[in-house]
Amino acid sequence: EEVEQTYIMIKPDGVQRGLVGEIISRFEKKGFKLTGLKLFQCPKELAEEHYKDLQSKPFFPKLIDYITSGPVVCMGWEGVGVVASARKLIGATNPLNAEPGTIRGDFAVQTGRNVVHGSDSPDNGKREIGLWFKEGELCAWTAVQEPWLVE
Ligand code: YYY
Ligand code: MG
Repeated sequence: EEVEQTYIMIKPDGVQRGLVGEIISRFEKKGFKLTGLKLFQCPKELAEEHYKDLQSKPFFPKLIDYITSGPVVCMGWEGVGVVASARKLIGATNPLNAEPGTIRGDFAVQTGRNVVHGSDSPDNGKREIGLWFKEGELCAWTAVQEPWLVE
């Protein structure tokens, strides 16, 4: 298992609904390490760059409106296998298909209001962290619990 980086973002509905602490807790308790964290009002250009692979989809304009509709919480998380594991913690894109126990399964009902984003590959994890954070906003640090999480 490789140490990876992923970009996790609490979308405007998650912030407005008071789910920030709950969502951060799930990644913390799992055993991942926070490397970056900020509340941020996303400009339209950044939202479009982040979701550029979906540019041709009919829902793209609504997706950009949604992501820019209020502050988001931007996070970098690091850990062994964190990219795929975070996607499991988040659950299926359509919250009605997301298993109970996942963030979307527990807290959302519609794809267009699915509360949280997680990178879909290690390469996209690095790309998205680079997109949303400036140098100096990320911290490389050692967590005291590391030897109790990884052999
Ligand atoms: O990675 P994930 O967020 O689970 O789904 P993507 O297929 O990457 O789509 C990104 C984002 O776009 C999704 O979280 C909601 C929105 N979206 C939508 O509004 N309607 C769709 N049919 C598909 C995706
Ligand atoms: Mg995606």
